[in-house]
Amino acid sequence: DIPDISPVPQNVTETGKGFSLTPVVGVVTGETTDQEALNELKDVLKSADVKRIVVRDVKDSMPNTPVTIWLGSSASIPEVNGILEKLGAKETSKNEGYTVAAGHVDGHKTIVLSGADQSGTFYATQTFKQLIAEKDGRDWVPGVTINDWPTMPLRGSIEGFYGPPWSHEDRLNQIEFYGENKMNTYVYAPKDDPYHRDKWREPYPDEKMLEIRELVQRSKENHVNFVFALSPGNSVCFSDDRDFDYMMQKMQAVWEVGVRSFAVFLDDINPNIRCAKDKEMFGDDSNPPAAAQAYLLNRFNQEFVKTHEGANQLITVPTDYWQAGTTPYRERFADLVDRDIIVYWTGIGVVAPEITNEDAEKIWGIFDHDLLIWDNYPVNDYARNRLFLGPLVNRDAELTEHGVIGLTANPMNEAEASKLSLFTIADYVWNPTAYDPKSSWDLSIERFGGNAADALRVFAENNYSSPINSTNGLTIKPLIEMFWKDFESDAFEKSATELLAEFKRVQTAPDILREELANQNFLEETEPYLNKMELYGKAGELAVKLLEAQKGKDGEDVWKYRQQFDTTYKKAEAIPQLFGVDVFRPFFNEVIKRNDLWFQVSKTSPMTSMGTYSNYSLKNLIDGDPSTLYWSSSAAGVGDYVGVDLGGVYTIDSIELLMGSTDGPVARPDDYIHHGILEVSKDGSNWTPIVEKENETDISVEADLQARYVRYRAVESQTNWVQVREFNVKSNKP
Ligand code: LTM
Repeated sequence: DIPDISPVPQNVTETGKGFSLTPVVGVVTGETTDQEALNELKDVLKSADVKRIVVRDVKDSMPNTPVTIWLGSSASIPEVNGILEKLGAKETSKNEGYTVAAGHVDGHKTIVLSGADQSGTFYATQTFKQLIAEKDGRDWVPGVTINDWPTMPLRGSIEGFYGPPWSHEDRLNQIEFYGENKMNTYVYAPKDDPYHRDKWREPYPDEKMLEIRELVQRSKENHVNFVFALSPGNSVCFSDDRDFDYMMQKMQAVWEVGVRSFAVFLDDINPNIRCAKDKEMFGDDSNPPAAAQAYLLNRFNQEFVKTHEGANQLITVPTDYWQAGTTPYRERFADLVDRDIIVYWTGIGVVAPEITNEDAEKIWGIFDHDLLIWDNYPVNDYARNRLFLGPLVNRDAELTEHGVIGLTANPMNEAEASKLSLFTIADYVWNPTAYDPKSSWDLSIERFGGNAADALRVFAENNYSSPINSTNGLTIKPLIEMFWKDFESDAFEKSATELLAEFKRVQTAPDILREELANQNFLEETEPYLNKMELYGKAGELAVKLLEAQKGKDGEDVWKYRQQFDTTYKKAEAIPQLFGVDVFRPFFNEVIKRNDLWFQVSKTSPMTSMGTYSNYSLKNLIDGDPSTLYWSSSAAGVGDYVGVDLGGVYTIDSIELLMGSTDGPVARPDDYIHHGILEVSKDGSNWTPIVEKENETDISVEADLQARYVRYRAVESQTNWVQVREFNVKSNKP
């Protein structure tokens, strides 16, 4: 009965049935116990209804409490070793690893949250938070031993997209989310922050600097490494001292607000060297751009990173970051750039559909530096009318055995919506071997959605596909397929009912989300998509009802639903954002096609009061071909008519009646209604005259009226039979 833990831990053993938390809980800390872990633990206990938390340093007296939590490793709390032994557990020495053990020690309810380092203890607390579950109305901790550590040393996100950067609030929320999900890296590199790229030389205004300071602080509280990146490549003179000073000043300013990790990015630039000094220094190199870039990177590495104690390894992204094989630039870059600089790689392709061990091995061999993956998923800056809400897929589990030291995902401009896939990415980078995209995504939906998880699932499973995953419409697509398969059979009603229910869920989910999801930012980011979803749900419902009526040959209903469907679908399509790609539109198009056909084939019918001569069939009246004739089998008497039944009431724009024939084998120029009235009707009983004509074979009338029936009726008897080449009624009928 151990609750789901995310990211999935490396080892979990159930050791007993556990115990309930008590209103008073003791916490023992040591000298090096992580302060953030303690703060987090207090929050966890408070939200588990613990009324009093007694915190004691191990050097002071022990808390005399019914539950005791040991927070920290044996390095500062020596008792932890013995307690873990009694619980049948052991500490881990792996970086950021931790042990969580809960059970009875000498009859006493005991919990150990011990990290191999401070991040480890913080993560132990994050795992403990997920272990508490309600049982019989009380907060319960299962008997468990968890031994856990990350597979990838660097895990997180890179705000590296084009378009609207995240807001300050978005970033603060993200950093907390990374802490909760054991991601330790956030790279600040928004392409459209002018001070990051275009105006990289200029200092940040004071208010922006204050924001960066706060982000660094929030990152520390969440054991996240805040990496500050500059992208000078489009305008820098690589060997110029003044430009170098600008860069030093910019980096020094953020160092002073607490930044300890730095990156210099060279992606998406014109790599050609431009200034005279660069030309002089690198012009004769086998690859001038690589040589110039390496010069700047190494200089910054030596003169800034190496002279600032506590600074982490420099990170860069080369200009050739996505190619499949080697390039002269890559070769030279690999040779010249300092060994300890980390090199970003996106996988093969800018948005890599898959990243395999073989790919990594090959690219590692080419760059010959630690590789960090810049995963362009779920970024949507190149498809601003789409959301990518599916899980990370198609990344091999053993990349760390092939030169990869971590993965940071480039997310969507929509920060909150990005969390759905980032949750799965956190799961993958922590423990790729255990990663299961589907179950990870299920948990992501559950956690993010809370009470509205079911509605969120409907939304997300129709925004599931992306360039790395073609699946979409997880529930509705199979229902649509079944619906078409059963369309001509007796099973149709059942399939229609199921599909109708799903369209109803699509239609109502947006309102449930608006009311139940406690995340205003998500609702704002996704508003147009939610609006479209609602309309698609409604259009889908009408479409199914329309086809049901069509099967039941209920022309009035078919037409009613068709009009409502057209209006709703049109409204939906006026929203430029896409929803349910490759699912909804193909369905609607098929419905329209089938319904149009139905109207054409079975519903527009020619009519006459007279008989038909030989094979001069009545249908030649409406076949669109004036060379084919209808021919009556007798002379027209008063009241005889020819006409058209549109099958429903439509707006009629024009009427054209062509009678008699002047050429062909049966040319009879006088076989037409010599004196008649053109009239229309909605019901076939009450007729409204349009025009009365005498001795006219070709009658053409513009109109703007509502009718189902149109006919031309003889008002005098005549000896001639009647030929009609065409009776063409133009209306808004599809
Ligand atoms: O991927 C890299 C290294 N650079 C850019 C990103 O900034 C951008 O967000 C993605 C997706 O459009 N593509 C890039 O090439």
